[in-house]
Amino acid sequence: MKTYRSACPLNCWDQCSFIVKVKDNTVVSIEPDPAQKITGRFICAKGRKHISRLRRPDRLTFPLIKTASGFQQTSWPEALALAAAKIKEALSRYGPLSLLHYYDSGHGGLLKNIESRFFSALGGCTVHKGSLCWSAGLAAQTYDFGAVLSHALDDLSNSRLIIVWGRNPAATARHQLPFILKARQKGARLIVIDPLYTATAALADEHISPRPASDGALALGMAHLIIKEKLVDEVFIRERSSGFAAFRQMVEDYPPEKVSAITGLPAGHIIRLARLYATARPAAILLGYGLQRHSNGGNTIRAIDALAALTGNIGVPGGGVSYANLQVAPYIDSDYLEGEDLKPQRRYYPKPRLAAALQHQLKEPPVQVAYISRANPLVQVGDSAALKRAFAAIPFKIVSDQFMTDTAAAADLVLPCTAFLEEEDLYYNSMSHCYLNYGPKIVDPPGQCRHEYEIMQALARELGATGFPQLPAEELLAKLILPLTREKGITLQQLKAGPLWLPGAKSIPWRHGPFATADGKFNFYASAAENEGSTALPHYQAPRELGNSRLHRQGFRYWFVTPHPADSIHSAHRLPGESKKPQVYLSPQLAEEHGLAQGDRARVSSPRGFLEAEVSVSPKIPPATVMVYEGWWEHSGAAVNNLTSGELTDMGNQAALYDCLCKIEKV
Ligand SMILES: Nc1nc2c(c(=O)[nH]1)N[C@H]1C(S)=C(S)[C@@H](COP(=O)(O)OP(=O)(O)OC[C@H]3O[C@@H](n4cnc5c(=O)[nH]c(N)nc54)[C@H](O)[C@@H]3O)O[C@H]1N2
Ligand SMILES: Nc1nc2c(c(=O)[nH]1)N[C@H]1C(S)=C(S)[C@@H](COP(=O)(O)OP(=O)(O)OC[C@H]3O[C@@H](n4cnc5c(=O)[nH]c(N)nc54)[C@H](O)[C@@H]3O)O[C@H]1N2
Ligand code: SF4
Ligand SMILES: [Mo]
Repeated sequence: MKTYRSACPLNCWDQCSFIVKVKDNTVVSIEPDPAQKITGRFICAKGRKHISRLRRPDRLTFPLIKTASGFQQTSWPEALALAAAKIKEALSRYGPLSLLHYYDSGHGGLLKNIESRFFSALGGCTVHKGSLCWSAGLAAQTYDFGAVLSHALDDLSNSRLIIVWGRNPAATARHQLPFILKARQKGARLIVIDPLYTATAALADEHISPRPASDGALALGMAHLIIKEKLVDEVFIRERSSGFAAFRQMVEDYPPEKVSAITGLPAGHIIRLARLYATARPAAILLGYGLQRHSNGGNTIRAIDALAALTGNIGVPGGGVSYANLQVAPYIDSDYLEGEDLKPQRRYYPKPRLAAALQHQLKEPPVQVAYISRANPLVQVGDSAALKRAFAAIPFKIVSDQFMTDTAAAADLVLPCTAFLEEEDLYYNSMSHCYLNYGPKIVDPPGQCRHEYEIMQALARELGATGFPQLPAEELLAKLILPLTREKGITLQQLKAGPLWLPGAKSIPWRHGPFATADGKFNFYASAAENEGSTALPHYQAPRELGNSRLHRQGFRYWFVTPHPADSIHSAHRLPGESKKPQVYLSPQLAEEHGLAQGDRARVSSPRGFLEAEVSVSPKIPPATVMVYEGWWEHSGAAVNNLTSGELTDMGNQAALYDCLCKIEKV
């Protein structure tokens, strides 16, 4: 038996560090690595499931070519020759912009991103900007603070009040809970703001359930009262912020009664919450990504940032408005990874709009070859019915994955890639903490799986793309972390010793020195936001679809919400043959109204598409709401993005996936 260290590659807040035991080229156990202070005590079931996942009988182990009679196994030389021929033809007829590169975060390893440089070495490609995930909030916090930084989790022990706002760590970030609960034991009050009564809400002192997409109005209403009652932090406002006068004037327009009508919360509750937040200092806000997946999501985050600034809850122990923590990224050579030195041509489209972009925008030149990696867009992107049609029309599609996902099944060429533990890589993909983990190659991959870096190297050789590195993986990793080595003295050798906290990472951001904005202040009023098509001041706007009366009249009356499930990372743990079945969750009132009982089959539809699944009646769901967890594949009957739209939020090219109305009927 041999013991190694590695880390979870899944797209999760926590990025657990692992101790992996191996015997005879087989992983025997995966345990938490106690050297990592955040995840060292336990890991989740999805982490332990890696063991069986690596060896599932349906793992893709050979390249597959689509033929008239279905997929056929082929050899690597043939697969690569075909891919190279299709790319060459597209390049010579239409140029590099006819190549589409689509990727997401299905694997957190740094090396996997080297695909981007491959396309730059070919001259460029068509690629997305924005995200399905968190980019409205990233844009918002960048306008306000100049960068997106979180407090260290153990700083919560300094808080007197913790507001978990649109985040559900009990399902999505299990390792945050012990810190939150410990602070609560020490006397901090815990409030959860979420339209749904989530597993996190069940642990709180108080659950506040505003109407979906009304949080921006709630925050501005709280700011109105805090200013009116002179509960503001005048020193912070005077010395560390800009634009307060304009903000103060704007929030005059958000008295409690008006905000009550928007949010559905009693005015008295709004007043009490505002007083509590302004006086129980220091107060920490933990923002999630759910509340920014609405058409007004970016401004919602900006309004909440302003609330924290107003009360001086920024740059102090126990305070903050923690959203994401992008502290490691600046020490990675992303320019090399992206191939900026190769001066590639690029054509951008907003990622959530993939379907519409393929149908209407990406025409000159038309997309000839698509390469999809670390993602399952046919399941995870909004308006997926339209996307399936648009995708089918691309002449040649290559998908790299470990399993035959819905997206892989729609490809012309499927390339089986290695999984973590079968390759060396560096992991720094946590959304909240600052650990870096090195993971060595521990076991051989099954069949003929290859690392994407090897695949790209081989293709680059076939295509004569000399800008693509042909170095050993370890040398490439060392090159990619050169800024870390230069500025922090950390080498790959040191990272091999175990999980390492980024030296000098801030545990209380913005405590000293200027903000990273142009004027060095917290920006209540951000000209940058105005320049990019939003407004300089955060504002509340009714959500596009939830506030659409025409849809209401057509019977699309219920909020269709599709949050992240505890037992799967998106679609990754919904492989065929898994016993779990999808459910449509609704309140007892809504069930009764539609003659639906527990176990009935229901059809949920929007103007774009429908799904069908078994009904689960739950008092945890607000009355006019239908909830289905995201991630279900087409074969389950409950692929949620058949219903959602490809619309954008107000900033950051973020998907407004939760801004969706539906109707429901018994099948
Ligand atoms: N088990 C598991 N863990 C995961 C993931 C997974 O798929 N499974 N995914 C990972 C990824 S990629 C991400 S981005 C994170 C997401 O992590 P979270 O942000 O914690 O989770 P979400 O499900 O995106 O949304 C959180 C909550 O937002 C609420 N919400 C929706 N609309 C509103 C609103 O208008 N106002 C308010 N106040 N709340 C609202 C939803 O009801 C939901 O409970 O989780 C990561 N961790
Ligand atoms: N309705 C609705 N839709 C949503 C969301 C929602 O809340 N509601 N959430 C959105 C969010 S936050 C996100 S982040 C996206 C996620 O969207 P995606 O990232 O597209 O979704 P996943 O299901 O995680 O797909 C990841 C794929 O990567 C594969 N994979 C794993 N390791 C590797 C590897 O090493 N190499 C390669 N090539 N492939 C690998 C996995 O097998 C899996 O098929 O979904 C978004 N879609
Ligand atoms: S999925 Fe998240 S919580 Fe589970 S093992 Fe991986 S990083 Fe840890
Ligand atoms: Mo995400």
